[in-house]
Amino acid sequence: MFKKILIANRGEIAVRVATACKQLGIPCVAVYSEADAQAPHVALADEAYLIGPAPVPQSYLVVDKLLEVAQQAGCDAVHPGYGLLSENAGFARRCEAAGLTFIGPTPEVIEAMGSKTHARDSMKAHGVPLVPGSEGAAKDLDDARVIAEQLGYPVMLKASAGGGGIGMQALAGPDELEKAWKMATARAKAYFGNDAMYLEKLIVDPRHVEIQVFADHHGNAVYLFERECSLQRRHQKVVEEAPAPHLPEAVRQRMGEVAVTAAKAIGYTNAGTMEFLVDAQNQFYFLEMNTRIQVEHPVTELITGIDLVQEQIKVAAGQTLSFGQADLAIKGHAIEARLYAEDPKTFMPSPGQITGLTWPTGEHVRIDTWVTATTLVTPHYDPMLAKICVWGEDRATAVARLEAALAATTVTGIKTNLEALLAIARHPEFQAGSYTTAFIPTRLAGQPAHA
Ligand code: MV4
Repeated sequence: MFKKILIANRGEIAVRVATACKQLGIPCVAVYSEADAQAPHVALADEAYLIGPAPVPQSYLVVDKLLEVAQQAGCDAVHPGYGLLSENAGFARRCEAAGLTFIGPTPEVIEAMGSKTHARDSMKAHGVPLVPGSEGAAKDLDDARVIAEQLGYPVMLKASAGGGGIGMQALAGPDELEKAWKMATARAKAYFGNDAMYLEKLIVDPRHVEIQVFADHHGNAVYLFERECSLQRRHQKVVEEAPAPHLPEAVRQRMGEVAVTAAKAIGYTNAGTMEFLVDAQNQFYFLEMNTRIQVEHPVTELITGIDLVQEQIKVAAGQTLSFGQADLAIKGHAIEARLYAEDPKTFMPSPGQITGLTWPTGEHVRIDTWVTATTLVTPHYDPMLAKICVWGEDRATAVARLEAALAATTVTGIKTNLEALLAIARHPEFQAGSYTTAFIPTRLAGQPAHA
């Protein structure tokens, strides 16, 4: 097992990783920016090092600084959390070159899945159903025109280096292609330094369902069922749950088996997530693979009883997966609501000084957070304040507990999306579990149309 782990992150996920380290009896090291001196992850870690000023390019993204701290503190492993450097193959390589185990998949796999066209080709080769689309990238605008005609409108134009919806555009017909192509390639170039684009048939009002996979370094791989993530605004997830409401058992099993087969075939190791779109007929289509622990991992932990972060550490240290597929079962239902510091009118981040805070209590409530009653929320970081998670014996119980938990939450001093979360919890379509990705844009009162 590792001697000491560097946590290359901040916020609630740094707290989450530090907690897992403590539970495993492994000392952990925090890094922090000038803005995070009072942050809980700093207090929780066994040691903490200041790495720079508040902006992430000068602190949490400075690889040399992170490796210097790891060396100085005597770490032998690095947990990258999510976001920041977690899907950066170059960082994973630098860690390995410095003699540090990167807690995640190999740099080769991170890189391979980072290219969405490569991931599509690879998944297709291993029998995973894809959204019908281009083979590889479109060469140029004329090539895109031909591909779109072949697929038949409406189509989606996506950035090969993208993911998470950045640079993605839906096209109703050929008239929209040229302008969208110019916009999308410019955005992709600016965001990713790579303007390769591909096309897919548009799946109308899909559900967004993802499969959690886990693989060790000894050829074992399992799936830990799915998470339903259709409640999003501008590709920012708002509420997630597990299992997915109304997903037939046979479809769940097929999605899981397909995901495990592909994970094994690509040499996947550690925790990963395969994102799928699911249409009204329960046909599922691979979208992309995320090579990190995800924000919404708690709902999977709550229905399986598995600690995914502890398992990440154990598997990275070379241990055999502590469970096989036959040991895994769905117990009850879990829902996560993300509390954001945001203006309820504009949905823009709304940082500021928190002056008061009350969390719900109860044995079936889990709060993953990094804020306290005195935290100054700065504009430098993600505006997510907390994940309010609940578990119930069945979905109706979980929904009722979510509503109660949200109603018992108070945050003063800054604006939040708490009322919007309550509106979701109380909405008949949410309560029926019959929603799709169209829910927030079209059904939730006061929510402007998608950007
Ligand atoms: C799609 C799609 C429909 N058709 N692709 C969004 C994030 C990224 N991972 C892929 N996403 C989507 N890709 C095709 N071919 C629908 C989504 C999508 C979505 C789109 C608009 C508004 C909200 C959405 C939520 C989830 C998925």
